[in-house]
Amino acid sequence: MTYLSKVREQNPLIHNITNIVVANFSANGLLALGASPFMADSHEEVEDVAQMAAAVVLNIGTLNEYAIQSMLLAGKSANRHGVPVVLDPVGAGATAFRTEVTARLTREIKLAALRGNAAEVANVVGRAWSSKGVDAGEGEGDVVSIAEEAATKLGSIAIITGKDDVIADGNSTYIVSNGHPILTKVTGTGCLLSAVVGAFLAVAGEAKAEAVAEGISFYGVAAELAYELTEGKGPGSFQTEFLNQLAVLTPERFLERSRIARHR
Ligand code: ATP
Ligand code: TZP
Ligand code: MG
Ligand code: MG
Repeated sequence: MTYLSKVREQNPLIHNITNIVVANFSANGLLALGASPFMADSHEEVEDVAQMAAAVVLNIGTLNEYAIQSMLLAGKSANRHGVPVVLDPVGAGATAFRTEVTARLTREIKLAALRGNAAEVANVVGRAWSSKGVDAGEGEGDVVSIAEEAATKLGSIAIITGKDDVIADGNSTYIVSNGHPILTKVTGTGCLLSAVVGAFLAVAGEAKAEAVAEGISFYGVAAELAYELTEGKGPGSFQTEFLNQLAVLTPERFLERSRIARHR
């Protein structure tokens, strides 16, 4: 059985503390996939929500002091109760504030997965990579070795997305070659992917990196099909059709187009 089918069968509850740009898109994307989104950031309830969730997804996209405390409370509660935590360090490296908060979150919370663009994950391991705000800029270096270094440093899965996506857990490394460049023209496609990683981790069992690689490949195939169905129309039509494909793409059709290579 695919992990995709497990997500659709189990409908895992995903607790998101995310940014103001992508909250609605992330909730709709999780619903389309077959998961159950719960956006909650009040200090009074985040520990309870994290405890009842199947995964917690923390995203620093529009950060402030209140949200930092929310993330620490939720993340530590998830750690106490064995709930996997995903961190999307949006803009780490772009400002000192984001770099410092990312360092604090990775120090105080045990992550199941970190997902970012090359600049963000490079920043976590102290490697050079330029960024342009929340987007990865031009970088020099080997994304595979950066992901593997991040996985080893954090003791978690590390994911670098871009044209190809690298998924490393310190032992094995996968490279996923699905997706479409138009994903970079819709804000929040990285953030939603981090939430989708949470949904696949929620049903993963022992084979966590494998489940995450499948989830990332599924996301990319949904984008490829959505692009084909809306070619020439632009990102608005693509965004709508992408949500449709997250919901209607069958495991069989997905597997025909899935491109996951075991690198190590
Ligand atoms: P950035 O802000 O740098 O765009 P992000 O956090 O939005 O980063 P992305 O790296 O854009 O995240 O990844 C989101 C999705 O877009 C992933 O599924 C990834 O595979 C896909 N993607 C990004 N760039 C390309 C590309 N050039 N070709 C194909 N797929 C891509
Ligand atoms: N500004 C702050 S967070 C954010 C923007 C535009 C969304 C970033 O989303 P993504 O998924 O990294 O493209
Ligand atoms: Mg993007
Ligand atoms: Mg991002």
